[in-house]
Amino acid sequence: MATCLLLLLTILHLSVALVGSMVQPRVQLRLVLLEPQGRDCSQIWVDNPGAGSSIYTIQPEGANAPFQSPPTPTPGTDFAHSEHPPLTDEDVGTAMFANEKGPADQQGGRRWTSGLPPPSQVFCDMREDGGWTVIQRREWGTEQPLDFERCWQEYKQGFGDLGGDHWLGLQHISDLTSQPGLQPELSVDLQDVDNLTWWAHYDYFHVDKEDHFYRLSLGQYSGNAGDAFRGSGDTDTQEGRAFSTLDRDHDSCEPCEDGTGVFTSCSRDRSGVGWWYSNCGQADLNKPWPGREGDPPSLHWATVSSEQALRSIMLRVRTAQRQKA
Ligand SMILES: [Ca+2]
Repeated sequence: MATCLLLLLTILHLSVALVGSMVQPRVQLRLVLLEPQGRDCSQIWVDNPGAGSSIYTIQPEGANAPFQSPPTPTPGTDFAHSEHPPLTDEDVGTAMFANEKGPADQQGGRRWTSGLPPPSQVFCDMREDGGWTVIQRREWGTEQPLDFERCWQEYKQGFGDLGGDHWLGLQHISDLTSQPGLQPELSVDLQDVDNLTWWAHYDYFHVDKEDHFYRLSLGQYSGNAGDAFRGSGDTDTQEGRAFSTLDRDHDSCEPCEDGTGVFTSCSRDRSGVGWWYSNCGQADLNKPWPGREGDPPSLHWATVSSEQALRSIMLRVRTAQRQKA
């Protein structure tokens, strides 16, 4: 009896093995990598010790518009997102997908019509002092420097390559700095061509909503780069100023005058880029890179005492629970 039972079990085992080898699995298992997510990079840093600097998905609390992942475009197909109206060919930037390598107009490559980074993603600069959400980054000397001469809608939505030069977008910056109960700080990081580093820290940084034209509010300054946002006097300060672009003039030049003439728009008549201009002020971190020879660094951050031109610029935001009074 025991022999018969053993034989039966052996036959059953062989049958199962045989059938198992003949039947294709009906369910394909997919390996899904779950990246840390949070309201911003500061929370991801707190919740995930050891998380490195990279691109992460965030969802700021209280954001008016949800940070939605865009549809995956097919190769050669322009990106179309409901929040991002199609632009003309002239508006097409040189932006790339964060994970794509090579120029945007490369054969078969993917491109965003409006040069936007995915709205749900940011670059997190993870440091010992916390997780910082990068809102602007520029490096001099890249093969295809990102063009910052863009209209209001593009500055609102953001443009560029999250892994390189980019502007996160005023709406995202406003959402990031408007989270209830959180204290947002700003760090301005500058590096000159001699690799000397300069920084300006503001213990509060807020960008208002669009109906206030993304007005800038700043806390107390500390650092070694000087407080170029506030400049040298009341008429210079960009604190409290609305954002201006080529097509939206909210600066305080009505008109302004310099050594070369009279003008009414810092963006349209002088820099060509978007910024929180006063008349026009001493910070201008989106302005095109100067030529190298003999150009002072003051074109971008006039209070920095470096005698060499800047080679890299980064603006980043950290949030923390607001201290109760
Ligand atoms: Ca004006």
